[in-house]
Amino acid sequence: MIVTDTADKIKSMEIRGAGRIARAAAEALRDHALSIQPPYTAAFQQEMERAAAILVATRPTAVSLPNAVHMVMNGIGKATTVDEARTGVVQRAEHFIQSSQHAVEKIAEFGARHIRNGDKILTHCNSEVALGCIIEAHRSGKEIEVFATEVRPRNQGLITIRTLNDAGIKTNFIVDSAVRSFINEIDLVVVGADAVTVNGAVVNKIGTSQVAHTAKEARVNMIVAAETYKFAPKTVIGDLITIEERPSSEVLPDDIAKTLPHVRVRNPAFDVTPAEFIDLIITEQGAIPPQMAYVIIREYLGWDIAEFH
Ligand code: RUB
Repeated sequence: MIVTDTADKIKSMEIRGAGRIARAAAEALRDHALSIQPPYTAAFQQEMERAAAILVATRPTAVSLPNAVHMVMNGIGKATTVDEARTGVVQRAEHFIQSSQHAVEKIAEFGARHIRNGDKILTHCNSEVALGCIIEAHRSGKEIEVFATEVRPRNQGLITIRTLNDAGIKTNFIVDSAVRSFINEIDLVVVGADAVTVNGAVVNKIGTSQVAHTAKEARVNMIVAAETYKFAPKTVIGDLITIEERPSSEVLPDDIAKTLPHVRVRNPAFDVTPAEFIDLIITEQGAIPPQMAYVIIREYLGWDIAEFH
């Protein structure tokens, strides 16, 4: 079944990165809506809610996932027939996928303008929007050089350097702990986001906050590329972002771990960078200071506080 297939791929990180996860969930809901034949609307809604719950439960941190699912499920609205409900879901899913792709392009265009000719840019993890900005700057003729971290333990930096290499961009590949050694060579840090909270904090791949601290100490600006659907509406009512802790075997093989009974491996996949470490967040609606995250939540995500009750 398409929903469990997609859910398995998200869990195993075959599909990864907050934007791609969100689009994959929207596609899975669309295809599920087209494949089921429930006898009446309430049964359609129930089955779609079951599928939505499976998808949302896959990875807890990237808020793009529940946001996308919420937007698609809103397509059921007040439908009175199964056909109407199905059409609503399919239209919302298509709309989300297209607007997500459009957002990625817009952010690349806006973000590239923050990159100057000759800049050396540091990026951490593998973010399609952050890379979009860098690649667009290169395409527009700016001579740039990138420093990309390895990103232990899953080595997403390898995906990043392949993409940069394919784009013909001069790239340096460094281990995560070498960031401070190179920071004085860097002009700008560009990263993506899994979630942005109402106070402008950015949740992204583990190590991002260390990069941010290092950059601030060296007076290097850090910009975050994040579509509006990465902003977390429920942080307005006090919800916290859950930081996913992944299996210890990603850090230390089980056969070694079992010889070390007093050692507990900790493997949080994400961390939180406070707003004061971030110069700008580039969204498809334009750049905002992180402190303006609330405006994005209210104006562009269309969440009404009443929905939370
Ligand atoms: C990926 C990660 C990325 C954000 C933004 O983590 O932290 O920086 O998801 O990516 P993981 P994008 O590899 O654990 O999914 O800009 O592609 O949405």
